[in-house]
Amino acid sequence: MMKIESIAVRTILDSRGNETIEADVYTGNGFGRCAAPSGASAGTFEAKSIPAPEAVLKARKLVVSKLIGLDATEQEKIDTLLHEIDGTKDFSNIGGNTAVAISLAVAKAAASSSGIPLYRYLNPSPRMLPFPLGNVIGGGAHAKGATNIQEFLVIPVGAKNVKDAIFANALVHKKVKTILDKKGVQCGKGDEGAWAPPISDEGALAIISEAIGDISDSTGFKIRAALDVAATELWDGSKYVYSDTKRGPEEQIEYVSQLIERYSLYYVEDPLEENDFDGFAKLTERVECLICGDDLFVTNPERIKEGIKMGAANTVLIKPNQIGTLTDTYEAIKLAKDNGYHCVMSHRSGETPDETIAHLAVAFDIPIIKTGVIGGERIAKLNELVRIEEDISGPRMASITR
Ligand code: 2PG
Ligand code: MG
Repeated sequence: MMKIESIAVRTILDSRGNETIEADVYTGNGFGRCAAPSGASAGTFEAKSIPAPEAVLKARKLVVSKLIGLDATEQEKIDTLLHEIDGTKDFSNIGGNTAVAISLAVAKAAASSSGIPLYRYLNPSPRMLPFPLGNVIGGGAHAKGATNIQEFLVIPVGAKNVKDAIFANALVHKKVKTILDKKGVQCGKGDEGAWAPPISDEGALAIISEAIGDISDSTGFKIRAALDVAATELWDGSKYVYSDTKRGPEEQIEYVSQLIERYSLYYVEDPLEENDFDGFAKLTERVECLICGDDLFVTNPERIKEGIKMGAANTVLIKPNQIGTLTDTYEAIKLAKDNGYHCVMSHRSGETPDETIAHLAVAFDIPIIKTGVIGGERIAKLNELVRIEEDISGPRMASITR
């Protein structure tokens, strides 16, 4: 038994300069710390975050005393208790942010009590290391006035190890800036460290294509382009509203299909709004590409089941804070995998240097991790993967065929 002896909660700074809740869990000989991330383009059906100061008060008043004395290795029991204390379906009472920080800190305390890293505590023999999927150009809710599509990402599918992969993405990020400079386009960066130029979506794709061509040549392995359309943010109830045009649902499917073909896209996330299971199914049927549901699934087993029934998407984005606990996150992953869906572990646009998702990706044998390319809160995860790769004997990159 690894008894939880004390829990401390506080608010700390996140990467957007906002407050977020951080939890520390102590056992007799172990310690776990986790901070909740937050979304800017959050899905309607996510677990609800409450303001951080309120989250801290609720954690102290309602949660902490109930967890003291429990065994930190009994993750399921603790996560069930978090739901019971909350008493709602979506953590709107204690906050999904409170739940996720405490739930993951408990797992980290249990791992630390055993003297092993989190990934190994959750899975003694992981089978793969994830490919990093990172955005190099972005707009939408993460950088107003830049592109309509939220994220233009790259994934070095030919890389043989994590280190080469993360540096390839960084080189593409640098190359994109060189191309923008040459074109005389000035810009800053969005919430996740991607360049945020005031250019068209197709202009961004052309730049990405040029950059990955160049860096693929110099690294000697293949890098592919990808998108997070974050289409719910464009949807006005009947049309997808772009700065230069509007597209109905069928036109949107047509448009995204053409982009996939023209730019040989490897992965497209949220090509349609969060309620359009039917449209997701049509697009998935039509293209050879990973079609991923983020706002569509919100890491929620009920919504993933609905998607499976309808053939909507073939990939599920996994964000622990969308569902609130480690147990629920694992349930979502298992459900997706058991039904032939791929999973992608993901950061949020508001982050801290918390590295937990790197461990979860490895522990749950997830082939892709979406966590940005540069910036302290992004490299915290990427550099942790480098350390995990070193720690695992005989590392092997994941491979997915689609
Ligand atoms: C997304 C995420 C992360 P946010 O849409 O996938 O890139 O953004 O955290 O703002 O929802
Ligand atoms: Mg998304």
